[in-house]
Amino acid sequence: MNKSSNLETEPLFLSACWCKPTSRTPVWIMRQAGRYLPEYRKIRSQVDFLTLTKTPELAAEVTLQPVRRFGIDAAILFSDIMTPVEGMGVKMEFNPGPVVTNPLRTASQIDALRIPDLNENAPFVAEAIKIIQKELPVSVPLIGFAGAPFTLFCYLVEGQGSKTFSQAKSFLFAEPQLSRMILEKLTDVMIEYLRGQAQAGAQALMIFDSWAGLLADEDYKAFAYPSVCRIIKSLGHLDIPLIYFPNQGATLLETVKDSGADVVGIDWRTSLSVARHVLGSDVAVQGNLDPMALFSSKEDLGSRIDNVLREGGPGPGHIFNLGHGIDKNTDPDRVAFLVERVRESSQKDLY
Ligand code: 1CP
Repeated sequence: MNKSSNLETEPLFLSACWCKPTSRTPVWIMRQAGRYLPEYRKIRSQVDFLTLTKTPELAAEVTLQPVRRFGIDAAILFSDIMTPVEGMGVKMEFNPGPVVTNPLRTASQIDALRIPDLNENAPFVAEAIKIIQKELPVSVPLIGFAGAPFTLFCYLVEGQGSKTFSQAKSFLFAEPQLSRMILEKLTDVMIEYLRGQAQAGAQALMIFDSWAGLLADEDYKAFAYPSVCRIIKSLGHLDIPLIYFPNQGATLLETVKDSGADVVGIDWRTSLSVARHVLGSDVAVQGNLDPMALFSSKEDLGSRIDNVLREGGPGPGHIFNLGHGIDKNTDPDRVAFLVERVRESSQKDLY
């Protein structure tokens, strides 16, 4: 852990990641750049999603939109968890989620998966990060990210999004050896991909395990957790915060506690006080307002925000966020209200 940085100049978000005391709770929002913002929709009406992620100037512009509009405490690179998978030789399109042309099912398909580094895989990502860093205020760190190998495995084998991922899970149980080969290759690629983002200027790295909650703890330990630990271990020397988000991971937290992650993202189903109790005081938590709470009245929303702050405190190491990505029908004014409320309430004594 990096404890050496200067408290006065270190951005709030980074201090909170390191569990250091902050003057207020930092806040950012998962999927903060996206279809709920008119300025995003304007750009998207001219280019498709893949073109947007592969054009550094446009990806940078879209990354900066929520920072400008809301004065948020962290930016996250505009890209997708599937971006680095294309470089492994997997063909796909977005409609609106990823659709893989030939889902992985055979040993020869798996053998053919390439392991490129960031420069040959996604040079536009490093380029976008450099442009973003020229424009971002120093108080707003940039988060780079990747999908966790198990979550990427789900999309690659299923071929598209699903509520149960029954194709991917049946493959996992029917073909554990082939599954491990896919997971290992994905782990190798994600380590290089995340390292490359840090080298280009990302100041924190987040691993999205959106489908971790599909697994019982025993299967999570057998298939998903080892790759997360290997990624975290391989990137530890970078000395930047590593955030792990096991979505719907309430039953996995005892295991996740030992992953080495500096910050664990918590979805809205688990209270932050329970999560903190399990994870201990050395691990920061990030979350966890239900994204749908943004549709409630301002009064209700305000008290729900205060509740999340109460559950996340009183100790240091809480980053306010939603418990998952923001809904595309959200009113941006509600987000402005949320950011303001977190700022005000977290400076008051809520206890
Ligand atoms: O039409 C559009 O404009 C595309 C919608 C969209 C957007 C805005 C997709 C397709 N991806 C994104 C951006 C994105 N994806 C970001 C941007 C940074 C931010 O502002 O937060 C990030 C971090 C992601 C990561 C991502 N993609 C995840 C992990 C986070 C999560 O929500 O759990 C997942 C699961 C994906 C897959 C994906 N890509 C897009 C969609 C609609 C989906 C979900 C598909 C599904 O499961 O059905």
